[in-house]
Amino acid sequence: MQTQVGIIGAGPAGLMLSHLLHLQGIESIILETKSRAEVESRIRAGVLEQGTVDLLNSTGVGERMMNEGFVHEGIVIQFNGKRHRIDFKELTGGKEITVYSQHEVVKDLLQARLNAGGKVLFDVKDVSLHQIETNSPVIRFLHEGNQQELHCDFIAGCDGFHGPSRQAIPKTIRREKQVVYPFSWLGILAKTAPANDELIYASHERGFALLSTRTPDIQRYYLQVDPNDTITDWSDERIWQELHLRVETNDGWKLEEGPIIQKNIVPMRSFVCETMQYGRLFLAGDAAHIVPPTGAKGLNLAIGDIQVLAEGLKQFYMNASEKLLSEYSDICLKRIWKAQRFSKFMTELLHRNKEHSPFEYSIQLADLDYVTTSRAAAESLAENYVGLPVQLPKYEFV
Ligand code: RFL
Ligand code: PHB
Repeated sequence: MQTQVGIIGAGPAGLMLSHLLHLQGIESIILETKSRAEVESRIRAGVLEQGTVDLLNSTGVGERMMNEGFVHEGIVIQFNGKRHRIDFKELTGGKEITVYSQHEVVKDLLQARLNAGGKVLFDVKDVSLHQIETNSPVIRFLHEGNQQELHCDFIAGCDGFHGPSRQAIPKTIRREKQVVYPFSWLGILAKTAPANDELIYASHERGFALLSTRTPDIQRYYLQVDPNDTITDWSDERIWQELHLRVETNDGWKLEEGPIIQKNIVPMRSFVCETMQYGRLFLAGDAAHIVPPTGAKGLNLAIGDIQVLAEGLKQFYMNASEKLLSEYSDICLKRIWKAQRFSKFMTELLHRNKEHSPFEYSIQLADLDYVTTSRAAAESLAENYVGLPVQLPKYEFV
């Protein structure tokens, strides 16, 4: 089997890359370890930055998002039982975010690839990367019981945090930096009406809670839990009890309950792999970096990487230039570190850290007061939340 770009992983990063390459006339094949049904039903992110929305629209895959997604002009930050609105539109000169499920983005991208005759192999096993230091790398894998080889010009490692691509970069070259937080998120999907028309980030002395949404009938709520907790520790009754305590306000606002149709626990981590490229292998998205979800940045960062990589590959094939590809990691990491900074800031602002002293907790409350009363602080939060631009250098070709 042969293609120009071999892509490992059919998450948002891999699918978006394949889609953008196709629009430039560049061939790719995607190898995915899960089934199509699993990929299309994996419940994850919900917040799309304006830049992500614009890219989906300008490349013809935004129609359902525009019909079914919710545009939010701000968020609410709650502490001491009081709500404070951060008005993105006003603070950023008109920018907004869109709430639309990641698995719906994945469905839209996958449909676009399949409609265009794109090749996506699901249920592949034992994926391994070879000859990445050469101009003809190879991916070996097992598909439908047969050992296969995919020969390509480049490999895009879009296989998430646990995939094999990052490990293919020699340990002596890779520098991995991380923070593991002393808490996790318990996420639920509940059949009930939206709690509010904007997301509520609630900081409470019992722990953080987030009220987000999916559809007019299904809501996505999160609770900060102990990192050692398992899902069996959290009965539906306990989840509702804790949500009531953390999100209800002093002025009598009450949260409506509904049947819980899905629940899971995710650990919280900040992680960056430097470098994101080695020979003909390029890492993108969660394969190279993880952010705690408090800043809603993971999916948007993945899409940002892909914009740089797709442009670099276009310049390689159209202009015979390797310049942008050679700078891929440096360009992406500038934006990634700013998103890391913001995600860590939001996480520390909103979560209750039991390891903190009373002094540190008082500083945290002062920070909450500051971002909700100072225009300068609110502007900074808003600018980062709606997303910093993807900056591509301009090259002249002769
Ligand atoms: P993905 O989505 O993990 O996709 C990787 C794909 O690679 C496949 N794979 C392999 N394929 C072949 N061979 C192998 N050996 C393979 N190993 C793995 C996997 O099956 C999968 O299909 O990575 P990608 O594409 O980089 O996308 C990243 C995003 O998924 C992630 O950053 C976001 O979901 C993070 N995130 C959020 N991001 C936002 O921008 N806004 C949010 O509101 C937001 N909320 C969240 C989140 C992540 C969460 N969890 C579950 C960690 C909320 C949560 C709870
Ligand atoms: C979500 O809707 O899943 C969501 C929203 C905002 C976040 C994280 C997750 O910060």
